[in-house]
Amino acid sequence: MADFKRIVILTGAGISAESGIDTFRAAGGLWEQHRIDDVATPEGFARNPDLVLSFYDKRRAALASASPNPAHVALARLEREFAGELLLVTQNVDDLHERGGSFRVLHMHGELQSALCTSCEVRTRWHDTMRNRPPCPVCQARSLRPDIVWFGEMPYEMGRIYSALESCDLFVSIGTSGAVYPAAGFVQEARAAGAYTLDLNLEPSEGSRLFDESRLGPASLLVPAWVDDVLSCAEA
Ligand code: BJW
Repeated sequence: MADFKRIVILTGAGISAESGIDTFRAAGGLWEQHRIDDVATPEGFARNPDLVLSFYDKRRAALASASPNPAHVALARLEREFAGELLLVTQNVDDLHERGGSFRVLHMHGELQSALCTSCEVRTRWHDTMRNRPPCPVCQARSLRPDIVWFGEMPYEMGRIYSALESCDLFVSIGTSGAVYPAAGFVQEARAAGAYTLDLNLEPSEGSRLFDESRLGPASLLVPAWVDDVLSCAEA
């Protein structure tokens, strides 16, 4: 592996699968258990807020019994030891990167442990349930919703992400199907900037053919091995 200076990493549900968090599109995954239109769109929330609040309350509660796996821990090690620039972007709404030791994580699709007030638009750390309509700690309105980016909504921090993609020399995608935009298009942005592109996935993803290199296997094995490669090249 060459000596890279500016790395952008995109993670998806696959990196948390071995921690017991359901992915979306696998057989038995979240989208087989629930209709996307019902639980992951603003229209679904307007139609049936109880259903949506319960869906996210359950997932927030389940997070408490999950633990980071060696892939999360390896990326935290990379953050500590890599001397160049690193941007870790996750589509995941869990906090396993942070619990694995990463400090700088950009959650482009929001976070389960955050509430967004639809009245004052303030985001607040949130560990409790929402179905009981608690008041917003800032404006007291009972207008909290999960701080999750649903279909049709703008993901967070797009300016920072595109700017890092424009200047990166390595783009690595880990455990994502490449089925959801704009994240699915990051590989093309990175390629246009001249970056080397690497896909780490359990199986070939929708976007695999767009990458310079694909490594297949579980994230808990692939990611620590790749981090070892990067750090040993940087030392050499
Ligand atoms: C393992 C493993 C192991 C398993 N080890 N690997 C252009 C073209 C077409 C459509 C659009 C377009 N632009 C926008 C759209 C519309 C839409 C969209 O993409 N629709 C598609 C269905 C086509 N996008 C949007 O609406 C987005 N907003 C938007 O585009 O705003 C306008 C805009 C314009 C221009 C620039 C910027 C913005 C918003 C998307 C919001 C997505 N939200 C969700 C749900 C909310 C979160 C939640 O409830 O948790 O986010 S959808 C869901 O999919 C979730 C995920 O973050 C996201 C991606 O899923 P992910 O992570 O890839 O999971 P899976 O299950 O699909 O794949 C798991 C992978 O892991 C697999 O590949 C496995 O093989 C692998 N794996 N075990 C390694 N052990």
